[in-house]
Order: sequence, then C-alpha cells, then structure tokens
Amino acid sequence: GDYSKEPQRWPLFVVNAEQPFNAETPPQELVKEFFTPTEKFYVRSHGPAPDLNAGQFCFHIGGLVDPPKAMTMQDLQALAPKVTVDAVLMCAGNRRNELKAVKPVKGVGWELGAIGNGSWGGVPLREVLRHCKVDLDSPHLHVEFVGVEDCEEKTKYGSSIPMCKAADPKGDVLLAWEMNGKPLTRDHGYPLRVVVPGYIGARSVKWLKHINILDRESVYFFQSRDYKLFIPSVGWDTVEELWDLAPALAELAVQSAICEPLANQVIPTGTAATVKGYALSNGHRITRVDVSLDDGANWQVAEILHQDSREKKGFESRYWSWSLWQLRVDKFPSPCTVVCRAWDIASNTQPENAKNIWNLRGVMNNAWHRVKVSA
Ligand code: MTE
Ligand code: MO
Repeated sequence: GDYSKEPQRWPLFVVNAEQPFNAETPPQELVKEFFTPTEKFYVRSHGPAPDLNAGQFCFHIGGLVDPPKAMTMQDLQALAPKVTVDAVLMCAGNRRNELKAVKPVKGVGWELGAIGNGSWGGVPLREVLRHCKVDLDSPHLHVEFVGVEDCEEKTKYGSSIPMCKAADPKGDVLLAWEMNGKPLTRDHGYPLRVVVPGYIGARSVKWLKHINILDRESVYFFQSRDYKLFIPSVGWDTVEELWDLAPALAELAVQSAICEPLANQVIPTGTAATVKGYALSNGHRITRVDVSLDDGANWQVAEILHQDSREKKGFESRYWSWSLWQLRVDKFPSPCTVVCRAWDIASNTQPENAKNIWNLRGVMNNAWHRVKVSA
C-alpha cells in the first residue's frame, strides 16, 4: 500500500501500528467527555487511508436488487431527513493485551482504548434499502458492505450484517457522513461509512463503496476468516477446518474498564482518589457497575455519571452509547488491586478471568478489568 499521503494525527495517540495506522486513546482521555472528540477517537484501519472527494463520490447497491443502483452523496442526503445516532464503536480486539499476557495471540495489541463514543449523522440504512425495493422482511438475507481501499490482507475490506439488524427501525444502522457534528475525517471513513450500533467495530465499514444484498453471509476475509471466537484449546494448528463452523462476531457483550487510576499508578495509602471508567453492552442499558478495591473480595456500587437518556430512547434496548461511571474513595487502601464489572438490564455481567476466555485471535475480552495500584 501507499502510505505517503496519510493524514495528520493527534500527537498523544498510543500508536500500536503505523502502517496501517492503528492507534488508541489514552485511558484518562476516554473518561473526560461523554462524546470522544473526533481527533482523539481510536483508529483501526487495515490499509492506507483513502483520500476521497465527496463531490465526485458515489456508491453502489447491488446483489439481490433489481435494478442495481448507484448513488451520490447528494442522492443519499435527499433520500430522507438526516438523523443522529449516538453510539460507541469498539474494536473486537479491545483489551487484547490482557489475553496476550495469558498466552500469545495474533493481532494488533490493544489496551483498553480501542473504543470511543460518537454522535453520528446520516440516513438510516433502512431508508436506502427501502428506496431500492429490497425485501426488508426476509430473515435469510444479509447486507454486505465493501470499502474502497486495498487492505494489507490483499483484499478489499468487506463484511456483512443480517437483514434483521439492517432493516430494524430500532437497530439504528446508519449510513453516516457526520461524526460529532462535522463531516467524517479521512481516518474515520470520509465521505461515507456504516455505523452498526451494538455490533463489533469491524461491521461499521468505512469509505463505503458497495452495499450488496446477499442470501448468505459475506465471504470476505473480515467476515469469514477473522473476528470469530474459539474455545481456548483451539490453536493455529487446529483452527483451519473450524473457521466455517464458527459464527462471525456481531453483537457486543457487556464490557467495562477502569480508566483511572492507571495501571501501577501510585496513590499514597489512605489518601482520597476517584476510580473512573466506562461500561457498555449491546444496546442494553447498563444498570450497575461494581468496583472492588481488594481484587474482587468485596464490592461497592459505582455512580453512573452519564448514559443515554431513557426519555429520549423510550426502550431498554437502544443504549448504544457507553455509560461513564466513578467511585470516590476517601482513603485508598494502597497497595491494592482495583477491579470493575458491569451489569446490564438483562443481568448479563462479565466473566471473572481472561484466562478462561482466551482465544487465538484475542477477541472479545470482557473479563473483569483489574488495575494494580502502588502505595
Ligand atoms: N472499514 C474499512 N473500509 N477498512 C477498515 O480497515 N476497520 C474496521 C471498521 N471499518 C475498517 C473498516 C474495524 S476492525 C474497526 S474496529 C472500525 O472500522 C474502526 O473504526 P474507526 O477507525 O473509525 O475507529
Ligand atoms: Mo476492529
């Protein structure tokens, strides 16, 4: 790939790979604001960042549509009123380094910052599908998205979601051209990307070029040979015949992490400090975040500071943003291990140990998050 025209980037990013660019937000920056500022929002790309011109851009809707259509940005913006959807994007590889610490895994290393909360502006995918007279009620159909760029995996970036998500008015899937009130930046998919709330970030295809209606899942690498979950006993020697049997990851699991204090931070014994972090689920409302200051022996309930408002949503199932939380501690019992775990409205909670959910691609780590604090 040609990396000579990459955009300017935020100097405080924790860069995990330069080419393609993979960078995460430092933990303490994540909990500063409910909406992650665009320039600080993690970037996960599989190839060079395309440099496209919105005025000349068009995308195509093909596959099981008759006739196939091409649309410009103007066509799209004229199709239906713009809506905004507030939603987290999180990479399935977020917190991969904790799995790596158990046993080596393949994939870009991430701490807990491959996540951000954005406000996305665009047109519901449902409106575009309806405009193309796609059968919205066919549960066997899948909607495939393909980006423009050539990935280091020697293929286009392609992925799909089931029609029942794509066409669901409560699924809030968006073809977005705005992020936090401004046009998308190059790193985040300018001029057009998909936003699939509640799903792993990999399904929110950037630099969207093709939408294909299929009667099967996408067979692109990122759907069929990546982003799948296996039992810890499966290694690279045994995985080959298992890829097609394992479902592609889609919905997120309940997740939370501690952003303050930082790992190995010094908090003098008996001084006051605040534990802060994020929590989210697959759209289910976060109902409780528990914090332990003694490695899980005793728990306290943290205060939820900010989450999607119920009045606005009117459902328990469209909390696509994260919840930010804190626990004020008057006298910190340092040295100690701080732990957090979240619960959602369906009483889903997180597994205790990363060891038991280790998998060879290092995805979907939502184990209790632990941070060691020194005295
Ligand atoms: N879309 C394209 N075209 N190319 C990519 O490399 N990466 C995916 C997804 N969409 C990717 C893509 C992955 S794995 C994630 S986690 C999110 O985009 C990251 O979105 P962001 O870089 O805007 O945070
Ligand atoms: Mo990702």
